[in-house]
Amino acid sequence: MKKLFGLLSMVLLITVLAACGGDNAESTSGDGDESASGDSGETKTIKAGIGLNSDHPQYKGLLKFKEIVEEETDGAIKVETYHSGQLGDDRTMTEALQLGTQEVVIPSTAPLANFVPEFSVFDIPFLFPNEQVADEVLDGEVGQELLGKLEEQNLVGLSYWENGFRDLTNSERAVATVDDFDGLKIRTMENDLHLDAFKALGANPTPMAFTELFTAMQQGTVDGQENPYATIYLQKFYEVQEHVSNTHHIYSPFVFLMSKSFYDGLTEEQQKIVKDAAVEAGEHERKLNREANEKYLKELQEEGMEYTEITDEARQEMVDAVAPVVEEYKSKIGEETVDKVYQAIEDAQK
Ligand code: KDG
Repeated sequence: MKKLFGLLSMVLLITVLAACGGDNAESTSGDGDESASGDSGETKTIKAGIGLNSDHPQYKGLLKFKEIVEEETDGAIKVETYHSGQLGDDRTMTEALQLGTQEVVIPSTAPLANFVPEFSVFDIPFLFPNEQVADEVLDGEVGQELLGKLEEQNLVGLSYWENGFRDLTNSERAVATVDDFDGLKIRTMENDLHLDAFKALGANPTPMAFTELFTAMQQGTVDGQENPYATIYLQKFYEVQEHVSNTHHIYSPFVFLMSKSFYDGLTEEQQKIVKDAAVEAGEHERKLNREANEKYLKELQEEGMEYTEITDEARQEMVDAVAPVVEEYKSKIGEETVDKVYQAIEDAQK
């Protein structure tokens, strides 16, 4: 009996060691001499998920990424694309990347700040004056430095995409001034700075995953939300929201994330292909998204939403109302990061 037990233990040990060896072999980086298809001939699969639906430019960008990667690697890397939170919300998908059960997600910076707090710098209200400045800062030194911080979280940041300037919608009243925010139940992304900024404006904010938002508005759990026009239109929020105002209070970047264990298992050539593809597909996405944001305010009105223009004076009152929150968060985000971003914004406007 003892002998049999010993034999069984040995067999088990050998099986476990063989399995571990297999994993290690897969996650070893190539030396750059291999072809893009890798020398093992094995096909690797990227499961890529996003929260927005298949009509959104974010999904079109993801399809572009798929096209480039599959073509450039001669099919050695396959990309499976999932939209509408089919794989989960931004936070749970990011956790899946850390666990190695999903390979790509493209979340907003707001929920990502729960993993790397410095990302909240991009959630400072009224930070970027326009998209061109945002591009320069994000694609420049400080933006890339922040992507580097993701490695500590077992994540690789490959590029920035965008959701864009966020505007307020609600089903209660037209919002033209700070006073109009009074008591409005607004869904925010899961980010403390967003939450506190909306409190400072007088609203009653609730953090919630995007996947739960439509139903929450439909059932009246929240009165409103904030997202760019393209997202509001393409997600059909006009079916459950009556008012829209061009608050433009935050510019939301997306971060193209890859699981670090997956990335480390690619050959150097494959790493370059996925990195370049994430950048190229991101440029495509930003272009489509800007066209969509230009186009959809009119369509929202055609669908029956009442549009309220925010005057410069009213927007300045909003800036003033959130100023103490911004001050408070500078140390939470990290003074150095905040200063670098402000400096980069100034430089981009010279
Ligand atoms: O795919 C991105 C979405 O999951 C989300 O980030 C969109 O801005 C967004 C929000 O309001 O949650």
